[in-house]
Amino acid sequence: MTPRLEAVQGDITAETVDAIVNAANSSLARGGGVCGAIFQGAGPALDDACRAIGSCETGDAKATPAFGLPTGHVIHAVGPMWNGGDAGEPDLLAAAYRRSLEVADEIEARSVAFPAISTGIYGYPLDDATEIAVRAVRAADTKVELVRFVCFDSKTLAAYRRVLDS
Ligand code: AR6
Repeated sequence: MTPRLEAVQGDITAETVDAIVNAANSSLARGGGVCGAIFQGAGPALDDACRAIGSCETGDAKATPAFGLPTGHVIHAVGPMWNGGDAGEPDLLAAAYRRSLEVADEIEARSVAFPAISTGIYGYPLDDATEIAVRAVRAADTKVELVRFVCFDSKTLAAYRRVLDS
């Protein structure tokens, strides 16, 4: 099944969907950006849960509880750092979305919120990243019914609206 897709502007840490996705690093360490906000909201138990998992390869995803956040789970997905585009970045970014939905199925999450993975600190060009995100989610065969792209700023929301409407 293909999920229903929507884009909203907001802070993903306020989402009450079954699972939110973190734009994580491969050490699953507390970082900046959306990752920092998620660790802040979840509290120190998330540091412990991530330490227990250890690491996550680029293009892969791992789930933890959400602790102090209003969602049920955090799916930590590691997108690629932008390095000019010839280092496999498109495939790795698509894989991060695809793996997140596979993990969502494993934990039986039916509604999932994604941030714009890799488009902040990791520097992935926004329009390309948005097309990859939407294409990867549309191509997924998943039990997830709703995918909400939670955009932190209006520029990101506009990019998603353009791709979703096309
Ligand atoms: N809710 C939704 N989106 C947000 C929020 C929020 N609260 N805060 C920021 N964003 P980034 P990356 C947006 O840099 O590029 C971390 O240190 C942000 O505006 O968070 O994948 C990790 O630990 C942008 O649109 O993630 C890694 O080391 C999007 O989230 C590294 O940064 C992604 O930006 C990952 O970099």
